[in-house]
Amino acid sequence: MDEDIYANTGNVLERKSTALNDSKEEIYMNQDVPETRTTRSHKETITTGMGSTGSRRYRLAAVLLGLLCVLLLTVIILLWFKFTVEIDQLQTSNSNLTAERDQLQASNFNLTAERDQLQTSYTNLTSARDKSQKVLSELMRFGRLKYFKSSIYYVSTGKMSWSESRTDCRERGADLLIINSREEQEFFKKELGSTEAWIGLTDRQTEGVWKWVDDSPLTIKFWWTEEPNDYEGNEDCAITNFQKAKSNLSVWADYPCQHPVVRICERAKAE
Ligand code: 2F8
Repeated sequence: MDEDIYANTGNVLERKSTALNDSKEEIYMNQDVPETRTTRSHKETITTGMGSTGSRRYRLAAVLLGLLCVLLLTVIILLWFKFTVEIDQLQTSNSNLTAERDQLQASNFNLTAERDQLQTSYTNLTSARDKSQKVLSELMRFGRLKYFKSSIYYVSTGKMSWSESRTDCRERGADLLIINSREEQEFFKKELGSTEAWIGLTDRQTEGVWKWVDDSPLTIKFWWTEEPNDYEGNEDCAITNFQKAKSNLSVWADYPCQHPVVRICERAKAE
């Protein structure tokens, strides 16, 4: 009985063992198991031959390499396109800058010409100003300068003959006063007060023909009613502000040219 039991048990075990071995073999049949070899101290697994896993890896690597190449090509194309666009833009801005530069050069040329003109004007003005300052400073040496309608006048304090007076005026870059208008006449009435003064009027050349020092003939006249009378046949030079007239108006009279009288010099408007 017991033997039967053991015998049966053994059969069962044997069958189980056989079934287990069969099942292992099936499993090993369905997998690629690398061949193994055992050494004395340790086990070392050596892969032999090109299995299907290896070739899959190579295929994957090749695909990745291909993708990388495509990616690189795309990047290169994109960069090339970007650079082309940028070059076009640079060329456009370069041509704009060239046009702008040309315009600036033209403006610069015009400005240079304008500057030269201004410099010339400035030089002329400076020269005119210097001349005027020189004349002014000469006239101001003696004080009593007057200014009326673009002319500068000098009224002396000292008295001289008509000829000496004229010489003095000319040495100052002026001449004896020429009266061209009522305003000018009235201006000197106010300025002179009760002082008589030589003006640039004489008939020394031809008796009775009165002329201004610039040889212009007499037009507007301010003679006192009894003048000119060539008193004692010796009066060929004219004064203004004649005091014997006792007039509210400033009037003229003829006087002996040697008579000492103050003078009015006139520097006409600079040309
Ligand atoms: O008014 C007459 C006469 O009076 C003076 O001579 C005395 C005047 N001369 C002088 O004042 C220098 C003359 O010009 C004038 O005509």
